Amino acid sequence: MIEKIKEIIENRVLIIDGAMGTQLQIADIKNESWQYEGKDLEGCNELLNLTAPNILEGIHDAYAIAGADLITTNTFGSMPWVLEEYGIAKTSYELSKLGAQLVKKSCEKFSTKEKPRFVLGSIGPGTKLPSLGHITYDEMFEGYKIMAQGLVDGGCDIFLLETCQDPLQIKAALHALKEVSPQTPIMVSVTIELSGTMLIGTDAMTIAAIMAPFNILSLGFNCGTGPKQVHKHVKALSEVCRFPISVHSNAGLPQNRGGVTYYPMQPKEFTELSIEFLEFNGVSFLGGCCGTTPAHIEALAKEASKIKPKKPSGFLKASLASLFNVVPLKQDPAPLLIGERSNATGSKAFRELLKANDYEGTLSVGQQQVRAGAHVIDVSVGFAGRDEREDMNKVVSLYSQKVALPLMPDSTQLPALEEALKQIGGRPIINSVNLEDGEEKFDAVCNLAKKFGAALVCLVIDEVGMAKTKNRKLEVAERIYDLCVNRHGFNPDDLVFDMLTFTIGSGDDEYRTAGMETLEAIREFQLRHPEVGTTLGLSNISFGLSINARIYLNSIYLDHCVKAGLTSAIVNVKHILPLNKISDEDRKACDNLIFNNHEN
Ligand code: HCS
Repeated sequence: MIEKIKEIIENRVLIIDGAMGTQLQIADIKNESWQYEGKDLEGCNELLNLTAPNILEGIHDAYAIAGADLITTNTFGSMPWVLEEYGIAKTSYELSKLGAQLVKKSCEKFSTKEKPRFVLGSIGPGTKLPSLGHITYDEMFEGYKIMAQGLVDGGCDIFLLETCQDPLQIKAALHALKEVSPQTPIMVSVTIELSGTMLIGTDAMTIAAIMAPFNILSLGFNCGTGPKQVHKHVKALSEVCRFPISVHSNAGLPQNRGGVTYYPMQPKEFTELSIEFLEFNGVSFLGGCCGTTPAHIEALAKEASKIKPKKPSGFLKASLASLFNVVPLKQDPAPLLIGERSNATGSKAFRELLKANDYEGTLSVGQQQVRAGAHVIDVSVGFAGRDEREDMNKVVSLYSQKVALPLMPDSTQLPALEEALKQIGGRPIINSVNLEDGEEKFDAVCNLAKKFGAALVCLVIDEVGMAKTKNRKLEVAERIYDLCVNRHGFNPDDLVFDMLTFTIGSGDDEYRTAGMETLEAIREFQLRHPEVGTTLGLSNISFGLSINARIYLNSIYLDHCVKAGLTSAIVNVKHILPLNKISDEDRKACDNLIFNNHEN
């Protein structure tokens, strides 16, 4: 199916139909059509698939006659948690299936060889936002699976996730849809409010960064405002989005007329403004949302048929994202600074807050790092005697809502990592994958990262142990690179290799050359694979020294590493000094340690 759709949009715009909800508001629906098991459920539009199929058929047929290629099912709210508001969660599968069957009937009636019609399964968000904790990822995932199964069994050709308000909702839905029907293409359409972002605060560029790793047919906008207001967001999306773009706006900005919502835009103006989107590369699907009618779609289909869509050409460098911001994995100037203080083993203050179950308090540790200039926040909550999964859930959900930077969930435990990923609406980076426990666990972490669209830190540890010399580091890094790229299909840009460093501050003979081994491994690996990133838990280099000595040594070692090609570092951001703040004498002392220029 996906190939067929892609082939069509090479040549012409595909037309999505118009509104359903506002059409039902003006339809002649009998009182008895709102009755179910003795209850009056007026307002539950999806019930009409069962009780008033003729009304739905009429609307679907009218849109098909008007020229729509993709006819949307009346299933916007047929998820169990939405139907539960009417006490009929159990009908989710049935109403979804009936909804798809009704559209299929219209499609069969009006399809021709030149103009096939497709069943577009509408999947809304409901009114609960998982990023705000109104509903869990798991509840959404389970609910969407039931609904998706109904849609597929009823003959759905393409899923349409529409009116999305929260990227975490999109992820829960994508995972459910892929599990139920991996071959059915998925269109994702988000709603941008007048504020310029989705309800949760995500703008066009950020949603493009979050969606980039996923396998979707298209990304776009619907509802919220009108074609005038969405214009600049379509332009912004077109510049960064690698997918075809869909736009189905409302018939103008909704107005309140005597308590009734009114959509003022007539078909002619709606069409003129919608057609302007075709100037932007990638725009390949046009249609209507609330307030549009078959007359809007007829005018739009006629004009759109005269224009060939432009191919998508958007580009975005490999990036991480919070709900609110995009952060490229490679900063210019390097390095990307990853704050290390939200760490139960590395920070006593953070640990004490966790032990006291003061999750709000742990948030302040994250926010201090934002103020200190971090680009990403590492979150590591594992600590003996505590439930890591539970702590990950609590800390990461708060950070995800309230820290404006991307997150790096950090754990050796798969369930804790997975729990973190289920709380993150943005695009995270996992810390980390390694080969210490063999390839089975390695594969499991990679699968998790792929599923949630996360980037990945690759740590140079294998079954033998931590790689200490340059050659061992390179050997393990090459093996991990090969597995990630060739077995798991990672884009090398999304991989960040942690070359590991050991303390040179202890005076221990074994580690005297540790700084140099790591430095040279970074240099060589970045030369061999310029597209990947590298990172380092910088503080290890100075373990055992006084706090001042640590600050100097860390800052100077970081400078050497960056010159060797290091692209990021996991650091206490407050403790990184600019070189001009370090005297020549201190600098020399640090260099002697790093380069092992000992007098003995
Ligand atoms: N397909 C839905 C979208 C609502 S935002 C409808 O009612 O037209």
